[in-house]
Amino acid sequence: MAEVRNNWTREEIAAIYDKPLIDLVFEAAKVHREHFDHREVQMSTLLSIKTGGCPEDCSYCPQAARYHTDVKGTPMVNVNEIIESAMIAKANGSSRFCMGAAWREVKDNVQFDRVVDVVKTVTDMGMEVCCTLGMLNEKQAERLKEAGLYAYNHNLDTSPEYYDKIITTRTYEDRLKTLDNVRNAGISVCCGGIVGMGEEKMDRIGLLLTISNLPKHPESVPINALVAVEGTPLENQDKIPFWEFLRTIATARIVMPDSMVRLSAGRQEMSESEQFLCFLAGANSIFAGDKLLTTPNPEFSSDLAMLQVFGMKNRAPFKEGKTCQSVNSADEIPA
Ligand code: SAM
Ligand code: DTB
Ligand code: SF4
Repeated sequence: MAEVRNNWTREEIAAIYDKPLIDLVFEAAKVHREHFDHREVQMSTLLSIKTGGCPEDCSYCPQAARYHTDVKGTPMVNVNEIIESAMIAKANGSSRFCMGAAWREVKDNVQFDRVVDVVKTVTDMGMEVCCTLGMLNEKQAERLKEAGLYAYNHNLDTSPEYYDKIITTRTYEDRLKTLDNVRNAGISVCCGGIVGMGEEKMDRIGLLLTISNLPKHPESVPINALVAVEGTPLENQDKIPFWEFLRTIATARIVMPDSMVRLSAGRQEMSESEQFLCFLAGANSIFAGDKLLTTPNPEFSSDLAMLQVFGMKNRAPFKEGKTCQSVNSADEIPA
């Protein structure tokens, strides 16, 4: 079985990324089958609980107040609506519910108190709860952990070298510090990045190098394809060839064999055949539901139908690690 390593070199990762694609995907598929039940996909549903008006300058993001996009700043969604969305997500087969807020950082205010309460309620519904709220300090991470928070998403987005071409209002170090706080609080870490922001191949490799050499690999690694949104500085960014995206997924699978690799933003623009290749290359998690945070995503029903065609099924919540028992095709997918 592939060893879990935290001492990868750039050359080693580049050599994996550059393999003939047919061999790269085959190797990733082998690693995937050794470490996971390759027929299982974890489905996570996102809800933007505080949309837009964000003070940061992330060039890809439609929620940054300084860009003129169609996303309007709105107040925080009320608690009952959040709970209702979580119930719908669960009924549709999602095991994880992830709440996103367009904040630079968490502040110790009444809005955070509300998030903490909702985390408790949704956890009690039997779902894995995830949040992505921007930067967190140690105390805030501990508070979320006490409330039952299962995972926290905080992405590094790109390589350290390319980072300041994309964001200037917070540093790579700031992001690493938040990841540390999350890890130290005993919360499962979800950390990945975005492919297709005009970066070089070496930046995709550099992102995977940084993530795979964290003291512990994130339990979940979202790989997003840029959704180029009108009004953002990246609105005219050319779409990256799918094959580079596939290489990124396959390389992530090989260098972080025990992590869930999440086929994240960008699925709406991918064919089912392309998504199939991503699953073959080791992706084992998706965002499900017709909206990501502000942009469209495939409907639950079409994803469930797609998984059924592929002979795959959704993963139960709170299931850890290797799960290679024989599975009865799609038997957990609701009709
Ligand atoms: N404000 C918080 C933060 O930045 O940490 C949480 C929400 S933020 C929208 C979460 C992540 O979504 C970003 O780090 C980025 O990786 C991803 N993301 C945002 N806009 C995207 C886009 N247009 N295309 C692909 N991924 C995107
Ligand atoms: C992640 O890596 N991707 C998700 C989630 N974590 C929070 C967000 C994608 C957002 C895509 C653009 C939007 O819908 O606003
Ligand atoms: Fe704000 Fe997060 Fe968007 Fe950056 S990615 S502008 S921090 S909402």
